[in-house]
Amino acid sequence: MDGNWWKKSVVYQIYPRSFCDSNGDGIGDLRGIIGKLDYIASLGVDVIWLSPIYLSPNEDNGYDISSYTEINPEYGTMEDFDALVAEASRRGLKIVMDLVINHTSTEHQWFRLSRKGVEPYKDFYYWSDSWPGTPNNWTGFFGGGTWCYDSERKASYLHLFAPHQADLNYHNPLLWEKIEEILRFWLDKGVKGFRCDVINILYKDSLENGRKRLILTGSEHYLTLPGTHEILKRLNSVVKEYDGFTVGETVFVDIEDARKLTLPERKELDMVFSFRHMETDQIIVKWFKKRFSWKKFISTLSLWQNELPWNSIYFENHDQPRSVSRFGSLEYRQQSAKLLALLLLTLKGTPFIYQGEEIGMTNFDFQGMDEIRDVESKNIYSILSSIPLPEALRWRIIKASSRDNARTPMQWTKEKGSGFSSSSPWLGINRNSAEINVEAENEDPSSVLIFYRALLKLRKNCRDLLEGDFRLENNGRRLTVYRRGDVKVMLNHSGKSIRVEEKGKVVLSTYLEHENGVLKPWEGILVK
Ligand code: ISL
Ligand code: CA
Repeated sequence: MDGNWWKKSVVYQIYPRSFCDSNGDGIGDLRGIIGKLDYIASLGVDVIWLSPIYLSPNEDNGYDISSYTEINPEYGTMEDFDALVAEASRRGLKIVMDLVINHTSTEHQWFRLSRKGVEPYKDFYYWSDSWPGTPNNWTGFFGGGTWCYDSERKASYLHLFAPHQADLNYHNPLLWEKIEEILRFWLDKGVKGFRCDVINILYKDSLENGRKRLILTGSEHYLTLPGTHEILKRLNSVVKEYDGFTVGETVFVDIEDARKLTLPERKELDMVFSFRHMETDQIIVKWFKKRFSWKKFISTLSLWQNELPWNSIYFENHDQPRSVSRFGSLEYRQQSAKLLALLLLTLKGTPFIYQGEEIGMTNFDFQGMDEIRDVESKNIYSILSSIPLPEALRWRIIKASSRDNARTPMQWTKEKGSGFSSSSPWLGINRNSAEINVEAENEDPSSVLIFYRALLKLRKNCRDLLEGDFRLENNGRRLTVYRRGDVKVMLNHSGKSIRVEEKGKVVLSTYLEHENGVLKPWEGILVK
């Protein structure tokens, strides 16, 4: 047992629905993933995190689970899953699952029995009799209210996300026993840990009204409470029996919360996904126009680098618009995607790469709501439709923020269908797939993909990058400089050349050729 193996690992996130379709129904699947394992191994990553593949009515693409121990037939069978674990392991790759235990689908057997009042499931969810009228004033993550009336039970249930995602009630001790069985089911199959969905909101201390807020009224009754810390200690003890790791998706946590959640001696989570650096562009990019400041981005990252002994690092996932469209420059797409790669893979912590990030995939140029599938975007659009706003603004908000930006199918080849599927895909393929795809990037020495491979290889054998302390030396409008141990990273995140003094040997540049004393537009270098 090497309890800390995940500190030397790099994780690759797969959104199965959009990765590779093996049977031509337009939906990615497990056999599709198996067919791409050589590709994933060729990147030099160590772990695959699979977004949910469990049985689900797919209102929120699998984040609404109706059975935790069955595979969604759209994705394949349990035999396919076992084959995936075995084939991955043959290539030195570990599998980590998505654990969505804040809520289940209302189609889950627990909920079906709960709404009938059948024990022991009766109190597996939060039910309230105060209907008509809402039990409290809480507002949800996808906007709007958080209570839904159920005509069978004649009561309403709490849902912090969509109405078909009912929140589980962790005041019921039996619930944890069931969850533990689920954990062991997958760990016994060889899974090496979990990415834990919205894990810091599990425990609700009361259902009283919340203080009125712009977003998430009621959140003081469930954000990172002692009850959640207790549950996480139990989660930890099970996963550690199997030498696995956990990374918690933790919404609205500050550094103090994150420390409590991840300090090794507290035995809760190994890492959290913080949103702070991802929020540095939010209000402005999402709602009005793009004015993103690298200074704020870097100072936020740097704060977290210094305050936590270890954490995850990520710039993309299935909920976030593409990083090159947000933090990079589409004019210098290739260069800025490589610069982001350099930052991602040279910060202290365990890096997470999201499918397509390694080829510099961009946001999609959605033309209208009929091209959007994301339940969150649909909810927000309907809320925005009830307030007097110019339609153009409404649409700009949706387009810039939609989670579907990250969910368009993986771009494998230049062909129609982008090598993702032989038939019409469940979500549109980005119109730039003829230029941006794995096949083309494999052939191009200056591509984002080739750079990822080179950097991942270099990182693996570099103690400074794996273990070295982080020290920020310059946080300028155009130039960032930091050290990891004896290695220095210099990033020019602007479209203009900058004169610099490297003061050492340049071991890697995002350009094929580095010119001494100059950082070209969006050039990043590693100096030793
Ligand atoms: O995605 C968001 C903003 O665009 C967040 O509000 C997101 O809903 C939040 O981070 C929780 O995300 C996770 O749980 C959701 C699921 O829809 C997301 O895909 C998942 O990553 C509910 O299970
Ligand atoms: Ca398929």
